[in-house]
Amino acid sequence: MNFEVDKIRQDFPILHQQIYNRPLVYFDNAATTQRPKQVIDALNKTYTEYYGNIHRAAHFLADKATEAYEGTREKARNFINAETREQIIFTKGTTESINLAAFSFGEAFVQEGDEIIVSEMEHHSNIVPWQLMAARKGAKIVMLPIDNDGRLLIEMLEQLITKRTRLIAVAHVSNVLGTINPVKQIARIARNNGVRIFVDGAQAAPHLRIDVQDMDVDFYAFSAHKMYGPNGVGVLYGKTELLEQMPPYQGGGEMISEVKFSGTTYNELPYKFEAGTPNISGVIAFGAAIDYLRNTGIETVAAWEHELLSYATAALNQIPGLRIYGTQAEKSGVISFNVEGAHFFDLGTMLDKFGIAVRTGHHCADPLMDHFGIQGTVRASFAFYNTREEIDRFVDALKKVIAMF
Ligand code: 7TS
Repeated sequence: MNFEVDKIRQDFPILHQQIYNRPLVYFDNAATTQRPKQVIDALNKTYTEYYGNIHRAAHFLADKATEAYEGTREKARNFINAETREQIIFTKGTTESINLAAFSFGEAFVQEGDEIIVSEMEHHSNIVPWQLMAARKGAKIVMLPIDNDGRLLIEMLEQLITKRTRLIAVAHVSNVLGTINPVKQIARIARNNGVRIFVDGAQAAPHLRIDVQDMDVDFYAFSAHKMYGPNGVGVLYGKTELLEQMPPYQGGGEMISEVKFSGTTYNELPYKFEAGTPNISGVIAFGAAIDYLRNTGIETVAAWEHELLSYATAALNQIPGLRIYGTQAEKSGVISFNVEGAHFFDLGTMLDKFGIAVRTGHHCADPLMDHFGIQGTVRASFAFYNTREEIDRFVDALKKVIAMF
């Protein structure tokens, strides 16, 4: 495909450096992406031109900051095609979004003996908050398993759903396998059975077009730092009728309507769930990241990353003793693998000496590691600023490293 990756790379200052005298190859994008200068400039501009505390502003700077902060809410709404801005709650990241949803949904809708279905491929942050809530409410977690290609066994879902099932928690895209889950289909099954669905979109939002109305999901969460934006910012989308029935997650300023020692009333959506001074500059700069992604074109991004994935997969499959985990067809640009006779940690450390940044370990997905009977993997994950030449360098370095074992 015709994609001007060199032009894109000009926007990312951090990519142009040598690590141990070799050009940096950044393949740890599933952990966090790098930022274009447009996002860095937006942060800088906020602090140099219009920083002030937002809402209830009586002065110019606070007014400007509020406008920019709320401007990002509209951009985020548009980005995932939510119906209204009240459905977009700013958090500090996917993890906080899930904790908020699990706590408040649990308080409103989960009783002793109820069940929550969680998939086997989830990141710990889409398991543990549900476990905490289940422990508090006396509810039970039920696992939806995967097969050895890393495909969710959707056909088991109807059997797992009982009249006590309240919610299904599932990733849109797995951070280890790259599997793209058929969220729309899962949401339909959930809805037909009167069950709610929570989707962890941390690995999907940077790479796929997201349409929460089309998928018809009840909740959707994602992090700005995985989509070229600042860290410490995330979003929880929720359907209005649910958010309205859910109690606040944290108490403090902004989330109240009126505070009396005889009792407090809460603010309207989305402020009910945004206690305290938020990450003002981060949210504003997140707006620049959304603009950047939209201007590049999410379909273009997806297509380029898919080319990189195919190119890298073909090259890695040539290496004897190398096994890739996550081989189903619908996949995003994540490759987890192990090499016979070499420990993933040693592979990662040695690749680093070639200037290549990958991640090693369990990737916060212990149940998934247990499924494959492994302790961890090496993971290379791509972004649209990566190139075929970088993959060549990576594969070449990997072969050299393997030869040392
Ligand atoms: N869900 C998924 C699917 C993730 O991949 C991650 C982070 C999270 C939730 C948590 O997001 P956070 O922004 O709140 O931290 N995943 C990874 C990873 O794969 N390597 O480092 C972080």
